[in-house]
Amino acid sequence: MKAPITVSVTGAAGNIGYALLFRIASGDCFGKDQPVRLRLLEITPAMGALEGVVMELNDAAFPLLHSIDISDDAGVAFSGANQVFLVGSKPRGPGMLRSDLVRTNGPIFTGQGRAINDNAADDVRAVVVGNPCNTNAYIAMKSAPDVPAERFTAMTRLDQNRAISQLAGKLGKTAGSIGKMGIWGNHGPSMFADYFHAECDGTPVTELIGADWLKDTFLSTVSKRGKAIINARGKSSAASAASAAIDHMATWYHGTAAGEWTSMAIPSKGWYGVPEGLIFSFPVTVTDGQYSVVEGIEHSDFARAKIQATIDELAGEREAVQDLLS
Ligand code: NAX
Repeated sequence: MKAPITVSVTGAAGNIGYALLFRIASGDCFGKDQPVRLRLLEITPAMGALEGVVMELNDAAFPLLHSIDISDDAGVAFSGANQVFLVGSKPRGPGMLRSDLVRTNGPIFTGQGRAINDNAADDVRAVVVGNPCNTNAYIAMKSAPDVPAERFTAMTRLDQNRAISQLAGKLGKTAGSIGKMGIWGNHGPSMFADYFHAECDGTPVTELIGADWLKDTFLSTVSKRGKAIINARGKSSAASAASAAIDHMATWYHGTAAGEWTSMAIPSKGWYGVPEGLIFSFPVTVTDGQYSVVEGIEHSDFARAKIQATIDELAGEREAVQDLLS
């Protein structure tokens, strides 16, 4: 049996946390031969609820689960962390604009970035799920100067999974038939699901599905999926978001299969004209824990305009939080 790794999860008593923790503890993320120590962070008023979650985790009797520590102190929760899920943040309230959300949640990520910087293990890797996740990841990255910037990522895997599911449904296939479904940019209204390069069992989906459906129905369904779930369930997506977070970290940990792409929001190094430092979703491949942006993708004018729009949205968010970083 391998030595345990330490996995820190914030917002652990929340909806996504509730779906996420059991899958980490069961070995779905880091492997059925990889023991884990969980270190869970919550705000003080939620510590009682978190104790209940811990009781349930213990009652599931997961063989891979070595220990569970809970805290409302980020320094304690990130101590020795190898893998970090930053889920905790305040949800967008009624009438709240996206710009308000950036300002409300930004300060959480300055503090948590610093705490990761000072307490996590040398090989720490983090995914931000809490919205606005790209800009929150940017804030955490900037607040952790001793951690290599590329260790901070944000989750667009749910958008990718939603896109795959729509294409598979349209073609009467299962999700496993769909490949190279890249998400570009922000996990937000401007996100671009690049169907031009997606494939079904190796055939471009553009050869199998009409252009109008892809341009209109597909893009709009994927971008409005979160809202549709809130309307139907009365609550935001939780189990699918947790599943996507598992997918994101599992792919980073285990790698992509030959010929497979995945989407991760990562600090840009200027790829495809995206300004350096923006946490921007690209199609990537992963080998030995290192991701590489897929090179040589040609974009149509339509796709380029979409990518520019999401660059602009992210650049605006970055501008709005500059004062939090001084
Ligand atoms: P919940 O409100 O159910 O849970 C959030 C939890 O975070 C709460 O228990 C709260 O006490 C805790 N929290 C708040 N501030 C904290 C802090 N400073 N430190 C530690 N914990 C803190 O929300 P949930 O449905 O779990 O969603 C969590 C976040 O995921 C939200 O920001 C949400 O917008 C975001 N999402 C991101 C998605 C993505 O694809 N990137 C999709 C799903 C989801 O909307």
